[in-house]
Amino acid sequence: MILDKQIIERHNNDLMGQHNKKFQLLAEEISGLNEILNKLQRFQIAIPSWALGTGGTRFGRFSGRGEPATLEQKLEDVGLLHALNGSSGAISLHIPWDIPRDVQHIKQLATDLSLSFDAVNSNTFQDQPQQKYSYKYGSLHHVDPRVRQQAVEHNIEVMQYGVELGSKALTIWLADGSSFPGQLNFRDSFLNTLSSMEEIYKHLPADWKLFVEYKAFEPFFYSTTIGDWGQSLLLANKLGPKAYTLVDLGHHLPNANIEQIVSLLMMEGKLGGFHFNDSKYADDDLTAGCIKPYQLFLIFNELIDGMDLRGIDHATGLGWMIDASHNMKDPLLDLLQSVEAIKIAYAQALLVDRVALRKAQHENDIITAQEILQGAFRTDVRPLLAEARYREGAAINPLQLFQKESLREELVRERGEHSVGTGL
Ligand code: AOS
Ligand code: ZN
Ligand code: ZN
Ligand code: ZN
Repeated sequence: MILDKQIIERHNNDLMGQHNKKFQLLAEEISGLNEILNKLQRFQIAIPSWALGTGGTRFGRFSGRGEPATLEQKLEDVGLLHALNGSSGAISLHIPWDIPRDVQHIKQLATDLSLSFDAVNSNTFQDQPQQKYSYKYGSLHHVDPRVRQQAVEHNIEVMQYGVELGSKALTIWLADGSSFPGQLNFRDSFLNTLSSMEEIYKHLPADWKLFVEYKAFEPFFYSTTIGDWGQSLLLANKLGPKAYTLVDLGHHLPNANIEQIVSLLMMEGKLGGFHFNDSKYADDDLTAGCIKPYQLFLIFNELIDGMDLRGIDHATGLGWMIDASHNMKDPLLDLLQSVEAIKIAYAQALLVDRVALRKAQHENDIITAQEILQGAFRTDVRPLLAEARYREGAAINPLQLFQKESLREELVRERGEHSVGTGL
């Protein structure tokens, strides 16, 4: 389904009066308004192909309706999100779930929908039907060099697909780990992972980045071979300048200070990108900002501080991706909420008076420092986001439009009630 531009125009006309009132009120209080709007308009967050369908838990899966069953339909879903919010202009693919059979056709469709291809993701956490060796005991860290080689070759193949599509990064997330003490030798596992990654790194195109994602636990429960940012940073440093750490917000142990991690990775020039989501307990993969919006704001506060210091462009300097799983909500509505939450945190962080904050820090003025941060966080920036969307030709209120126009029903009519997506 391609959304008719007129539907968006009609929606915007209906909401314009109300929107303008709210926007003007806020605009008066904000200095550098146009610059902020400009930044908001340019800021794009990639949608993962695997988040467009209903996921499930290990206890079951309750299918959604009208889910995308093919790569084309996944692109159309992201195209729809992008038409609505003007901020989802990229898709992150997963091989082998999204192998493009006809590359030219897929590229053309993406161009028609104004989408680009973000990082490609490899998969050595599942066995595929034709595969010779099993990943039951891991992939890049495996004790058997033949398994490692098979996993290396898979990553090389993923990069080849990415090159054809115009991606510029490979994200490696490994399930490799152990569930019982004594099962693995930590040093051997790390060194095997390093040598496998060195092999992959050799094949990385000159203008590509390699993102090394870490995760504290799950699917294994005693150790994960790339379990935290230290292990990821060690690998990235040993691999070379094109390797970076990727931070998935759900991959930390409870109460980890993620904003501090982000700040130091940025200082080292080794922060590659993000998988946004939110969680209460572990890798819950919930809607960004639904549980800890202040944390999301504090992360953006550090990001902007670090990026501005290093002269990194906010929109293009890092890989901005969502990684989410939907079991309860309509995936498209949920993704609209996630993008909105991420951009709210970004906009609020743009409001922080950095000169005043520095001054307060130097004077040990904790009260003022807290007032500055919370003042920005407690500003309702939603009219700014709506204005940025309007200027992009997108919808003032994407969520409302989606529901009012019954867009899911349209998709169900097109695809059928029980189409099967590959949600994680
Ligand atoms: C797994 O927990 C990681 O978050 C991965 O980034 C991601 O969910 C996976 O690669 C999707 O298949
Ligand atoms: Zn992730
Ligand atoms: Zn995850
Ligand atoms: Zn996940």
